[in-house]
Amino acid sequence: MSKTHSGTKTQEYLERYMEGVTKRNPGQPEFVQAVYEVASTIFPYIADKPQYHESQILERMAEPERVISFRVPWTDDNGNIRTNRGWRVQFNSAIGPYKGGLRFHPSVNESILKFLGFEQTFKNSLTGLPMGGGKGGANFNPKGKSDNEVMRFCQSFMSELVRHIGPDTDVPAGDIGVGGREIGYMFGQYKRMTNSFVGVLTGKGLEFGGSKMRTEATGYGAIFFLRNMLVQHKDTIEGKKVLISGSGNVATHAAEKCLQLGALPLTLSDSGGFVHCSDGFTQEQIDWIKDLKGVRRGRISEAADEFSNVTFHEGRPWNVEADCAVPSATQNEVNAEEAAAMIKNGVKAIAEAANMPCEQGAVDAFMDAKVLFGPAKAVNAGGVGVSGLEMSQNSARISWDEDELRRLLENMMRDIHDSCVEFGGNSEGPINYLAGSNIAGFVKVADAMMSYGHV
Ligand code: NDP
Ligand code: 2IT
Repeated sequence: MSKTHSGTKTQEYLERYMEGVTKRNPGQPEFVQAVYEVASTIFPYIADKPQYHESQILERMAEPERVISFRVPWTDDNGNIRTNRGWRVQFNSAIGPYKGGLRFHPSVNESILKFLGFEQTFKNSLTGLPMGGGKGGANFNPKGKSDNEVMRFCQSFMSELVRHIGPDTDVPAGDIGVGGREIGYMFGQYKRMTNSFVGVLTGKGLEFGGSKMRTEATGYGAIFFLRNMLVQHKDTIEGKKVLISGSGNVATHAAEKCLQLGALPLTLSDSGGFVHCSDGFTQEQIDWIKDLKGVRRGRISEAADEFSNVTFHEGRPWNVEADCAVPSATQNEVNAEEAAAMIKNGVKAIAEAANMPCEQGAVDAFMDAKVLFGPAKAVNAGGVGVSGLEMSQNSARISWDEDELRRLLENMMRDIHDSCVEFGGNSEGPINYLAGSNIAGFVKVADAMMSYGHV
């Protein structure tokens, strides 16, 4: 290989690399999609940096250090024995202990967890904190299960996970289907089994080592990032109409921060459809929805029965007219057609609060139309960022107050934004946040791996 190469050669190397990744990961479309999104921006960046090619850095980065899968048996309330599959993907520990959430959802499989672990590696690097990348979960469906069933499942899941994690090894947290209730059950089981009280999970209750602002961090951080993108491009978040999908932890806190910054959250959704409030949801309505989804575990359609200015619709919210969109439910929830509809309706900025919510076709459409596009690894990094701060507080056996954590979160989101600008700046047109976040996340992990030799 020559020391530097042209655009055509770069494209050839990218294609050859992706052929290899696709061949080595059969039946894992989400993982291949996530690797492509990173590789398509890293290959041009390293075209004149032969050291990365010579050390096969991208090949090594696309291979998880370890994938653990295990049986999770549990007993339901009728006495039936049930069996699920659990995983922990320990993707990359170059810059710190593996760190990343656990997802409980019937769709969970190895492809989804590998995509999430791969993304997490770059995201965690962007936070500036010493955290490697990991992800785990189970194909368990918490819907319709009693608290006791969820507790028995969590205890069984932790009975195996315990041997693979630790405060300096791997520190899981929540994700879809894993919130405060599940983290409490799992932390309690870890503590019983190891007879140690350590910061092995984040997102814990405030009574037992949790950090203030962790619950709010992902959604709040996403809207800080959206505001920063708009301000960078001489616009403002005030008065903006914002489409939000999902109605879980991330979506409801994103809606709340929109409201606090003077924007109008118009929609929220779940897997059954979306609710629309053309006046923008109020804090009272958001609180009611938090309780509906997080405590009573109901369906989002019930919000339309409760509030006269809220309507329920099947499908996804992307055809509603608005200025900004913050997809906050799950992967691949915005396709190219929906992106085209948003562009036609005048949407100016997208902030991916969920992980990989936009299909590649949608990303391409937004980039071509010069819509401001905030990629997930940057936009939703506030969650794991405050998890990192929870780890620091646990190690030092202290707890910081809410104002301090709010300030740290806001500063972290500003620094991440500025790193994206540094690496994705462009003399013409808007900042390329996609390239900026991938490159900024890549450099630190790659350079750490190079220091270790061929690992
Ligand atoms: P929650 O479990 O709290 O909420 C998930 C929401 O998304 C629910 O409204 C759920 O609807 C909806 N949803 C989930 N899967 C699907 C699906 N296949 N189709 C349609 N709707 C779906 O999860 P979070 O809010 O924590 O996570 C949301 C997203 O944010 C995920 O992509 C996650 O990876 C990402 N994220 C989360 C972080 C965190 O700190 N929690 C940090 C960074 C990213 P229903 O109730 O019908 O299932
Ligand atoms: O996707 C994510 O960043 C998370 N689910 C949060 C991970 C964490 O360790 O807080």
